[in-house]
Amino acid sequence: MAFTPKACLFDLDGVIVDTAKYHFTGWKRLADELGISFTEEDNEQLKGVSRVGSLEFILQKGGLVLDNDTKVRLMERKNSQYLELVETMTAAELFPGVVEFIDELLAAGVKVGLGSSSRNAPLILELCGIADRFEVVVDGNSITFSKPDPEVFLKGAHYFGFAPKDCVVFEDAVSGIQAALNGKFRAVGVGNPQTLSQAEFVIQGFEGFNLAKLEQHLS
Ligand code: B16
Ligand code: MG
Repeated sequence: MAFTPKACLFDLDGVIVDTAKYHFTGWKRLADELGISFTEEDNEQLKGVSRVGSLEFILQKGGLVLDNDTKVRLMERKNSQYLELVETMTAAELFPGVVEFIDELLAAGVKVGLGSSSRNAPLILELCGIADRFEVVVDGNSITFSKPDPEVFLKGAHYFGFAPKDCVVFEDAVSGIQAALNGKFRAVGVGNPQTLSQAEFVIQGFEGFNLAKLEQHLS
């Protein structure tokens, strides 16, 4: 039977906009200062992971144990650098085709929400001029548990009053696909099919993608 989603929940970083490179720059600077090596492969594992979870990953990699106040200070410093990098962002940094796809969903009556681990998600949506397209924004400020916990997506589905099985999650992170599956959502990967092999199917991006293709893949 044909599957028609009632709602689509989008991750932000790496799905709608390429902020992953700015997170990487921020964490890399901090790791360098601490004398800890931090590679692009390490960064891959941090996609979808909360700010505190990301810092813990780096400290663990370097075998560093720090007190809480120092950790808070380091996170603030990384975030200030991240904010400096994103402050000049515009709609030009949105991934090709994603806004057209969202607009197609809205025109077809499919609800659209955001499910991001980032506390900066509302700011990024504003900077890119797309905040008004999301009826609900669940972000790092409104969740207790980070991906792969499904909380961020369950809150979105709950807002709409839909069962997870009727909602599709779009994610670029392994932890995000796991969160979607843990919550019993339909899960579409955006990015590398090898990395995101747990997703029901993977698209490279939204160019040339549309609702009919989504329905066809998920039926
Ligand atoms: P912030 P997403 C995640 O956003 C990023 O993928 C991850 O790299 C970042 O550490 C996390 O947000 C927290 O971000 O420091 O801005 O609160 O992919 O879930 O949209
Ligand atoms: Mg992401």
